[in-house]
Amino acid sequence: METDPKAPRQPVPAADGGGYLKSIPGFSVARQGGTGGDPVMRGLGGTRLNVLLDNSYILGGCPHRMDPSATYAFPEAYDKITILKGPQSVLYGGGNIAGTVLIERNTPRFEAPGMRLSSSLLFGSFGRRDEFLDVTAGDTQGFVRIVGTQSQADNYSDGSGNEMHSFYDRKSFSGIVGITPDANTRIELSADVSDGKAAYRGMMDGAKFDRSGYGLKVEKTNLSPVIQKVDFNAYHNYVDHVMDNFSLRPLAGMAMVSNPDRSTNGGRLAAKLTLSDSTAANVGVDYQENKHTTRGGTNYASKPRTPDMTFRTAGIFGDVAHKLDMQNRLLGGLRADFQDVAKQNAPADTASDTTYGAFLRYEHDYKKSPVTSYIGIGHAERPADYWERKLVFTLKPEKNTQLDTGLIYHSGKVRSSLSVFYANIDDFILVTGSGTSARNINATTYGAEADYAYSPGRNLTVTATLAYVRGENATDHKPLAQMPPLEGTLGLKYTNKELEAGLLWRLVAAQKRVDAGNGTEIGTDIGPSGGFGVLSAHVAYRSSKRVLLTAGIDNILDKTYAEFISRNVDPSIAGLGLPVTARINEPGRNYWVKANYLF
Ligand SMILES: [Cu+2]
Repeated sequence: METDPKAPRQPVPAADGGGYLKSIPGFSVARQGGTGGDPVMRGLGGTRLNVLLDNSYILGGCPHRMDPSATYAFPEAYDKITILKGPQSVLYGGGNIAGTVLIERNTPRFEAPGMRLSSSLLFGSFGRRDEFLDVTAGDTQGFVRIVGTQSQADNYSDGSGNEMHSFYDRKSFSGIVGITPDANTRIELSADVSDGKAAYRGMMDGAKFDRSGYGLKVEKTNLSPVIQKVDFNAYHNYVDHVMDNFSLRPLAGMAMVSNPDRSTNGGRLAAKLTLSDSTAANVGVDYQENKHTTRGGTNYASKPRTPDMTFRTAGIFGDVAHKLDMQNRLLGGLRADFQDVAKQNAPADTASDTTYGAFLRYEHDYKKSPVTSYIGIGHAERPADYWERKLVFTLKPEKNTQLDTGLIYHSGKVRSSLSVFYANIDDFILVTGSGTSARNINATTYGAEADYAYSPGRNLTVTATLAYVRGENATDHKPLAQMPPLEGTLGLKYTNKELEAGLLWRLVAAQKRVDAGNGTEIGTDIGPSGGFGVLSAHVAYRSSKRVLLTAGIDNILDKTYAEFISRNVDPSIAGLGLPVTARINEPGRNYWVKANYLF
């Protein structure tokens, strides 16, 4: 599934990748403030969901996951977001228990000297203000692209007027130089820097999120009739994070400050092959290493960094797509990953895991109706990550064998899709003791997502979506923790050449299947949650090809509600004169306006 992060959508356009993914059926986001939400797909997030930013991994620096990978993406600054559900790909790293999210930048080659510009300005309730500028200039030989973003907000209030400790401020700047001497060659060098600070609901706030990254991409196409494409990329990402209890809130009690950092370096070499008229393949190798260090105390800046944990992973992969005939396709792939982990903090320890991934999928286009169906079986294995090994160093890799099946129907008036899955996860890593320990259990999850859009006339579209997942802890005969409740949306959209108006009603059921104190590295179950319905509306006016004005109201009925999957609120928040709710309540009624200018 692909989406365009620059296209208008509701509710209020998100300032980070987690917030953006929330509006896609099957996704939930664990809120921790006004930004930095941790995305979860079908109840599984963290490193179970591989999130790649422009072909690179950026692993957060915070041991409490204040900075999930998706935090580092301002959605509009990218051109395409692709979601690969389930372990149905081997191309983008192993461990994709839940799936893979590719957040990509694509800069088309210039056919003649020219310039492209995309910009936007957003103002909203609670002091929200975003600025975005993306300029590319170039000619047939190459291009230079710069992207700048800024987003800030004050504390928001829930539907009852309770203020949440949630203000933030973030900026990013990216520069890309592309060399395109001919239509078959592309070399890209990129640099990304960003910084931010965010008030969070915990004992500490994110006082600093400094990121710097460099990337190199080399792509050569049509090398021979067999070698359709060879691409190589290498990257370095570095995150320097400070959290404390005094720079974004009044100090109460003892000062706490911690300054972890993480560097993630990696590369990938892959070739796309045309083996025959009906058979295509991808083969490649990839490598990633990440080093986490810590230091703390109010005088942290003058202290040396203490290495904490280091991970090195080498992978090899290959897949084949074979057209059986005009209607039938068979796809399959394999990968293996070799990981070494060194724990440097006392007691020092090491671990080595070899893990595998595989999938086999059959796709069928119906002859007499506009329907495509697929059925696939996938397998992914994921060794314990930094956050889990910090609790218990020696854990077995979890192994998911999943059945994915579905239908895509697309006719003149109706567009709809259905995906259904069943996952059997052996040695699932369950975080226990309210986030203080972890152990392997056996788990199963199953569920479905459906969406339906019907256009009775030229201007009107009615939409409906539904997402459901149910998880079972088979070892303890209990519900699997952190599974989101049933949710759906009903929408109505009117569009003509210049105008678009939409109404969206999101309905979420209560979640009574809980396992309090257990969960994942993102969070543990707090208790049951109630159901809610949230109504939002937007209008968009395209005054010319270049100008788009959008405005919206979210949570029109000013409901006070919280998502089932949420970080819990630390009691120390009471010291700020703010209410200690069990979960972090979502924003109350809020308004926003946005202007886009394209050139
Ligand atoms: Cu932190």
